[in-house]
Amino acid sequence: MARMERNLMLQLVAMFLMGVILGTLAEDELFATTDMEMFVDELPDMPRIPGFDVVNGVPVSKSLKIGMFHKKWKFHRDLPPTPVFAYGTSKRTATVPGPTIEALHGIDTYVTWQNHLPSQHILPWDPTIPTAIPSAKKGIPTVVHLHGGIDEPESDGNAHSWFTAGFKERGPAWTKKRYHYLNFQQPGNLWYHDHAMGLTRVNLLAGLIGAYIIRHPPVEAPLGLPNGDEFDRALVIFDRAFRSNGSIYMNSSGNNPSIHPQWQPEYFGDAIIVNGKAWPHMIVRRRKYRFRIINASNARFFRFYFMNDLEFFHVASDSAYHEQPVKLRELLLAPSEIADVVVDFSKSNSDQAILANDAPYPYPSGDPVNEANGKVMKFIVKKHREVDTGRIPKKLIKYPSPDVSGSSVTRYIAMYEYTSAIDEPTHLFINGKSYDEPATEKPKVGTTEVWNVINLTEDNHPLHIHLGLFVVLDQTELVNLDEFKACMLNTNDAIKCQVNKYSSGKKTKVPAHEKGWKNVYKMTPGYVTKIFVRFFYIHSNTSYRFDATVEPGYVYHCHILDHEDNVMMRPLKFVH
Ligand SMILES: *[C@@H]1O[C@H](CO)[C@@H](O)[C@H](O)[C@H]1NC(C)=O
Ligand SMILES: *[C@@H]1O[C@H](CO)[C@@H](O)[C@H](O)[C@H]1NC(C)=O
Ligand SMILES: *[C@@H]1O[C@H](CO)[C@@H](O)[C@H](O)[C@H]1NC(C)=O
Ligand SMILES: *[C@@H]1O[C@H](CO)[C@@H](O)[C@H](O)[C@H]1NC(C)=O
Ligand SMILES: CC(=O)N[C@H]1CO[C@H](CO)[C@@H](O)[C@@H]1O
Ligand SMILES: [Cu+2]
Repeated sequence: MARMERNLMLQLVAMFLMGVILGTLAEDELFATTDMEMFVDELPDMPRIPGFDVVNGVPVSKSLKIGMFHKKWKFHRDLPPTPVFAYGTSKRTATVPGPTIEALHGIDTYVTWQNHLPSQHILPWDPTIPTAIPSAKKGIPTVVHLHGGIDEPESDGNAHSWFTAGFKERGPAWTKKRYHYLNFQQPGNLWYHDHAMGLTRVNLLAGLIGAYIIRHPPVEAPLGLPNGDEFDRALVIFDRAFRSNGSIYMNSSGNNPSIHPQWQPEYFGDAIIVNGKAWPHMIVRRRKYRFRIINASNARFFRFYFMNDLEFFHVASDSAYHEQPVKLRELLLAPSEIADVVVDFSKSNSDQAILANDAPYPYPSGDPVNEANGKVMKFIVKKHREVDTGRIPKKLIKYPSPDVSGSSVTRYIAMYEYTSAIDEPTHLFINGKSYDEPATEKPKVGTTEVWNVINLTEDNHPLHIHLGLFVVLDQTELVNLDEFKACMLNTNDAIKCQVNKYSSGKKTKVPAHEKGWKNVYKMTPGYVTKIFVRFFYIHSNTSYRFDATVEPGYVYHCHILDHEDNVMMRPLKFVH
């Protein structure tokens, strides 16, 4: 009897444990993308916040307070609400992505970014990579970078300028609460996002991103592009994976768990989210629309195309207009790259136009897209034609051409990936150095430079330079790569390793729509990419209207966030 009871007990305990394990598994289960019907949610337009006031008909500067809030967000009709971190002027109005800030050229916008986040993160993070960790071990470090902004170092959102809720704890490079955006630069598309040391990938995954547009009506109105809230729309695109309970899924075991318990080299999700909805639809009129497409994925590249015959007229990339529009059937966008396009739905031969994606992931040699991540959103085109006042002008805006002979310094920037005994990436460095080693790139304000970016890894790394804008001059394949790589790993000195001898392979053409001034560019693996960087405005020949040489300086980095965090980022310090 006693034995039977014990057996029963053991059985019950075993069943209970099984239940716990199964329960955990069930909770950890992913929400199948096939259980989210495509194109059912309408594309949201994020709240628009003017970055200026108008007094007696004259625009004047404005101070904003924008908070970061922990709340739930509905990414799809069929998906339970998802805990997120969202930017907004209040918890109730906070959105993912955050509100679109609409600034005016030459009118200052001040923003006090306020952290209202809880003490624990909603996603797994990894303390073994260089990471902002508050001494109280409580609170979530955040700091906001305006990507594409030409602003003072104190307002650039340095990775070490982080702060926790209520500014209770502040990182070693923290300087002030109220950020100053001058908006004294060429009109274009920017975006703001978190930039805290070692947490950028998880803070963005949690939702801390938003669009920021600088308009310059005297310069842009004559172009006649589609305008107004209805026809000029920002599309913030990223990929995510969800658990069955709606929460964001991020793999919590690293690919080298004994070295980095959580860090993985690249985050991918199968659900494609546009303005906070998975595979939304938008009802459009039979006319032209302007879309400012911001790729806010951690690591996914997109190659967009329309499944019918529609085309893109590419008018600007990153933060600057092209000299003339470029007509494209497909559009490749790296993380954090921005494509500003006009689409003319009057040319649609059907009532529906599906925007699709066929970029392998990781790009360019990874898996092909599947049924889920191969689709982005659907446009439902109204039947009747209408008078269209928007145009696609022949000429846009001409900025200065690169003048290599006038550049004062040539630099070699090498990208390295290091692997463990099991041949999995452990970390990535630029020039063989971690972020905390003293600055080696110290350009003079008001000058131009030539940078030769050498990709010694297997990935395509989108390089992003803060403050400066650049033009891609050419991309040349490296020959006898293994020999050159061995030398570089040994000496980390491109000149000693005779980079000019090895960069003698085939040249890749820079596509027409990527020839303008950029702040991010895809650095093709195995190639030397030569760029011309300008450390003063492109719309005027004046030097910066602020002191770019003060602390904490700037950075340049890979914009695959998982790389940036570990630690494909270097300081960029300016001198007079
Ligand atoms: C969803 O499931 C995960 C994994 O089990 C758990 O950590 C999380 O707290 C759950 N979230 C919600 C909102 O229930
Ligand atoms: C999480 O990552 C680990 C290490 O790369 C991998 O073995 C595992 O399959 C991943 N889990 C899921 C659900 O993808
Ligand atoms: C979006 O940006 C990520 C990270 O910078 C990049 O890996 C990805 O390729 C980009 N996707 C598109 C479509 O540009
Ligand atoms: C800036 O200087 C260059 C070279 O001197 C000149 O060609 C260009 O027109 C100037 N641009 C502006 C906006 O003044
Ligand atoms: C120099 C170098 O190692 N380049 C690599 C860049 O990435 C490609 C993959 O796309 C590799 O094949 C190259 O070896
Ligand atoms: Cu990278």
